[in-house]
Amino acid sequence: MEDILNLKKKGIPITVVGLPSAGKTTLVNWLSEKRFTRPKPTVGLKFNQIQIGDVIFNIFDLSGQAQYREKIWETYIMTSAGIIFILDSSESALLEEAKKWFWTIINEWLQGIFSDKIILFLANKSDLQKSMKLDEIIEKLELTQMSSIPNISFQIFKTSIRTSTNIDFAMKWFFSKIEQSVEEQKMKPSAIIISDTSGTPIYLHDPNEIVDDTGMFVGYLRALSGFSDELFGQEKFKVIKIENHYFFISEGKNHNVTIAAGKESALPEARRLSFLIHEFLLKDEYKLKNGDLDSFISEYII
Ligand SMILES: Nc1nc2c(ncn2[C@@H]2O[C@H](COP(=O)(O)OP(=O)(O)OP(=O)(O)O)[C@@H](O)[C@H]2O)c(=O)[nH]1
Ligand SMILES: [Mg+2]
Repeated sequence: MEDILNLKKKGIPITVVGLPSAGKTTLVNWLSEKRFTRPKPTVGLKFNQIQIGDVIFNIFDLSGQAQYREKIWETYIMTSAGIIFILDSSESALLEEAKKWFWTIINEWLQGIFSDKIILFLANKSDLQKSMKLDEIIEKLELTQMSSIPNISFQIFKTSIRTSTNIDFAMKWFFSKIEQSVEEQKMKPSAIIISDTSGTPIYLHDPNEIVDDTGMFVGYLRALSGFSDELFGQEKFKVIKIENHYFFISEGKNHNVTIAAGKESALPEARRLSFLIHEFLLKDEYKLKNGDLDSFISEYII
């Protein structure tokens, strides 16, 4: 159970994308084997796990072929903490296509995501004569705009995996930035409220006493007639702000779980914790009554 709750041990999700033959699989092989390889084109995706210090990274190396760009990239990108976009800097004819996909990721798929994303852009194959200058790539792909996009940390490096130029440097920036962001986004909820589906609280864990007016709070919960599914696909999840706190409310089969937190950016973590509590309650209904839920929460959540 502890492992499920510890992202660093379970693995931080990373996605590697880019057009075919940019060097995605070569990079992932280099990370795990520390040598230059000549892989075959990837079909679908390849999963790799690497450990750096005591942190595990789950790396999804996606195929660059059009059918996969259209079908699977978005899902992996949205759920990753970090994204590596690789460009073959010697292929000027593919620049426009690469630009299109890069900006689809930023402007469409990552639009409205609360949690921080770390994006590493590698202008790879710098060892080849035809390799374009970094300035030219930045200008043609309009990458200077990246500095004004909220919730994204972005860096671009010119690299060669073949001659191992700049790779260590770029990866060090990427992995340490991700680790730092995962640390920062770790969230301790300020309160947990479980109510029945009509909105009446049946369990309140509120060490910070933020729900000072329970009557008002019950009113809020009751007023939430029906849950919207606008935020997370099919999941029924709602966010309300009362004074300085965000209340993340999710609807389960027999219960609603409300997690209070000080930051709006805590949403992904609140969602994960709510999911765990729903799972816990589903398995054994009686646990709510005899104090097991208390020990579950104090041991694993607060
Ligand atoms: N010269 C040179 N070749 C490289 C470099 N990085 C990768 N390659 C070569 O480029 C070719 C394609 O690399 P892959 O890693 O298979 O490309 P990919 O991005 O995974 O491609 P798909 O899986 O088809 O999407 C391989 O032959 C690599 O050895 C580099 O820095 N310099
Ligand atoms: Mg590949």
